[in-house]
Amino acid sequence: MTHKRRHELTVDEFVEGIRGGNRNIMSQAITLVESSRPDHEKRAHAILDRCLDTKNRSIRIGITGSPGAGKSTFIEALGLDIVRVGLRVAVLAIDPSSVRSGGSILGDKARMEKLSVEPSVFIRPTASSGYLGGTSPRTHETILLCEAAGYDVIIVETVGVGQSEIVVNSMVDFILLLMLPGSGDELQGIKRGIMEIADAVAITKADGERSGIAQISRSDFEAGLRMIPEKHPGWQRKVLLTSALEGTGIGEIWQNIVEFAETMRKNGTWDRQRREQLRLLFYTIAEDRLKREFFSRPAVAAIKDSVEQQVLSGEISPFSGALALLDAFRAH
Ligand SMILES: Nc1nc2c(ncn2[C@@H]2O[C@H](COP(=O)(O)OP(=O)(O)OP(=O)(O)O)[C@@H](O)[C@H]2O)c(=O)[nH]1
Ligand SMILES: [Mg+2]
Repeated sequence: MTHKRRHELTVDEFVEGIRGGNRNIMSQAITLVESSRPDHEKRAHAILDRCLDTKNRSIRIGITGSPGAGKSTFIEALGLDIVRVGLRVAVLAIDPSSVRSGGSILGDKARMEKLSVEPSVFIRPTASSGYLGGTSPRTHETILLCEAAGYDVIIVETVGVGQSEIVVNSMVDFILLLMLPGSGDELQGIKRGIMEIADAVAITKADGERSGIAQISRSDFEAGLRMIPEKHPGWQRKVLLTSALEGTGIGEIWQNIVEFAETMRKNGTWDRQRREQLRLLFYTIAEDRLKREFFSRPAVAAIKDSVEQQVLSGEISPFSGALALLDAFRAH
C-alpha cells in the first residue's frame, strides 16, 4: 500500500476555509497556532495576519471558577440559549484530562453533548501546556481565528487557580465568576483577586436543598463586591443565581452580558479594553520570546549552572551573576 500524504493547505486555502466556516480547516489552523514547531508558527502567523478584524462585533466571555463549580455544564446551557437567538458560538473549553495529565483531548467535548451537535457551534479544548488553569496567550490567537470564522460569541472556560484568570482577563470582554453555594467564607482569602476581575458573579447549582444556602451566598458576595473597587466605571456588578440542571437564571445572565456589551460599547470602554489587550499580548509575546532565546543561547546555557552555584555560595552577588549571563548572551 502506498503511503498517501495529506495535501498541505496553502495560506490562501486556510484563510478561505476559515472565513467560509469550514470547521476542519479551523481545527487545523488552531493546531498550527498551538504548535511550537518553528515552521508551524510561521504558517500560523501568516494565516493570523490575514484573519484580523478589529471591527468585528463579537462578544468574548471568560467563565472562571474552581474545579467542579459547574463551568462546563453552565456553558452548555448558556451556549444553547445563545444559539436559540440565532447567534453562532465558539467554546474554548478546558479539557479536564489534559489539565490533569497533559494527555488526551475531547473530554469536555463529550460532556457538552447537546451543544456540540449544534451546527452553529464550535467546541475546542484549549491547549493548556505549561499554563495553570488551561488558558495561555495562544488562546487569544485562537479567539482571533474564531472571530474570522464569524462566531458571534466566544466562550473561554478557565479554572480559577490564581493565574489563569489574569491571563483570561487579558483576552475577553466579560468575565463571569462561577461560585458554588456556601463558599462565601472564602471571600476574605484567595477569591479576592478573582473577584476584582469579575464583571458578574453567578452562584451555581442553586437547586434542590442548595437553594437556601445559595441565597445566603448571594448576599455574601454582594457585600463582598461592595468592598472591592469597581472594575469598570459605570458598571454595577451583579450576583445572580443559576442552576444549569434546572435551566434557571441563564437567560438573566445572558441579558446581563448583553447589557454590559451595550453599555461598554457606548462609553468607549469596549474598544479601549480590546486595544489594551492587544498591547499586552504584543509585549507578553516579545518578552516570552526574548527570555526563551536568552536561556537557550548555548553560551548562556553553558555557564548558567556554574554562575548559579557561585551566587548560591556567596562568591558573587545575584546582580553580578545575572550580568555575567547577559555578557555571555551579548558576546555570542
Ligand atoms: N445540582 C446541580 N449539579 C450541577 C449543576 N451544574 C453542574 N453540576 C454538576 O457538577 C459537577 C461538575 O460540573 P462541571 O460542569 O463539569 O464543572 P466544571 O467547573 O466544568 O469542572 P472542571 O472543568 O473539572 O473544573 C457535575 O457532576 C455536574 O453534573 C447544577 O446546576 N446543579
Ligand atoms: Mg469543565
